[in-house]
Amino acid sequence: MATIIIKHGNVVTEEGVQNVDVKIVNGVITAIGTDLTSDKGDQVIDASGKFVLPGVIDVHTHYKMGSPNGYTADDFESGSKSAACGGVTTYIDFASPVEGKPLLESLLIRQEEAKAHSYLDYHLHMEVTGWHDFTLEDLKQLARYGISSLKVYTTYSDRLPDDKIRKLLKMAKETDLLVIFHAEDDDLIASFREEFKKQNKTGVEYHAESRPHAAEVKSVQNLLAMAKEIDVPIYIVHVSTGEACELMKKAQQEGQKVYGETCPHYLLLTAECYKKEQGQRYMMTPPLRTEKDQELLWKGLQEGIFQCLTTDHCSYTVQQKLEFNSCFDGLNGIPGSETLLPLTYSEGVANGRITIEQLVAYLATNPAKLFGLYPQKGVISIGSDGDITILDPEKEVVLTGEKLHSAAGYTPFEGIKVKGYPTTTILRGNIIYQDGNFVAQKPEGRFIRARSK
Ligand code: DUC
Ligand code: ZN
Repeated sequence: MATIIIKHGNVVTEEGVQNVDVKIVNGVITAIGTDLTSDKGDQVIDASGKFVLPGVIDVHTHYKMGSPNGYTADDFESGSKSAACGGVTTYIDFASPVEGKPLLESLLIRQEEAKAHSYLDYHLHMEVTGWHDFTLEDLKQLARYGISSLKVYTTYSDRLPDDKIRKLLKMAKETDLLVIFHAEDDDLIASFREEFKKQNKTGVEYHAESRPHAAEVKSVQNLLAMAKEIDVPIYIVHVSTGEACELMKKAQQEGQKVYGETCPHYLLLTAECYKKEQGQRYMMTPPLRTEKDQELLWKGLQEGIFQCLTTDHCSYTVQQKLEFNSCFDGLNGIPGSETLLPLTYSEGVANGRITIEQLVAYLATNPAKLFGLYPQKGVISIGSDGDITILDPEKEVVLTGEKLHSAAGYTPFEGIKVKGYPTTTILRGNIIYQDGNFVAQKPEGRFIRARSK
């Protein structure tokens, strides 16, 4: 029996911090308590002075994602390796519909792509696009298979028009699937783009202005209204504006079930980045916003308006990015999984903006609960998978693309000094990252099926 005991660490759950030992036997947590004894052959880790956290779950990644302008730099192997080096143990990526195939078959194709390549456990959101017909039976099949969520774009060629969003929300209610939305109003963006083109404002420096705050706000407003009418929960991905956060808060106060996430880049970077040389490095959608938005997003985390902190990891190399020099055409997306925990611990907890318990809720427990992975994932509890991240709160690191593990080779957070860094990542009782070294031998990540909520 393979046994690992983590001793004397400050173990964090949503409820609080306790100085206890944690024992993992054959990949599962079997004991939590003081002075757990070890037998000969057990692996013992001294976590004195460190935080012992449930493994981080990044519920928004795009590994090995194709687009007309090229493939992401990270595939499942390099993406999950990089994430592991930042304390992530589980991620949720996306499956796209395949023409002529039912949704579940499309999902299985994507699952096959990840299989045998992922170093971490994973789950998939099923995308529902405007060009692919879906039926109630499709959704029932997905739910039976153990899928918990459907992803909808309100912009791009894959977008779902409002009549189909309504249809989907009704079916999602019936099948208990959570619909998650990329919320940017496509018509508004199209009219801004037209105007900007007329004025010859096409450079990277116009990226944020050409996809304005109002596009997110209008879309969130519309989605909240539709969800209210149908009386179904919804989840908004990568919320970038303070106004959208305030709309979510108001809806929650009125009793609506609305959930959502924001990301480190919206909390820590602003649209000024697009004016820098190589502003392409910072291009993602929705774009970076203002300091005022950052303040309101942090407030949203303090008040529990958001449930998750995620990355939207969608990595391209600088070389790939620099092939485009326009705000209308290019490769949107940045690397982020590896820096999720260090940035949110350092800027959130160490800087006194949120508590360590809140951080654990946003990075592990809430993601697991919302997407049906709890209590197998997301918590340090007897019977849960032995997924643990040990974080040294004193360790200072200056983030640099050169030392991170993403195939992007750069980070938009270059030069930021963080205090607090993961030292050990354990997946189902196996150490896969330790003290700066990735030590997993083989990609042994498993697809995790959601339990019905
Ligand atoms: N925006 C997304 O919504 N997904 C991938 C990358 C991006 O910039
Ligand atoms: Zn995304």
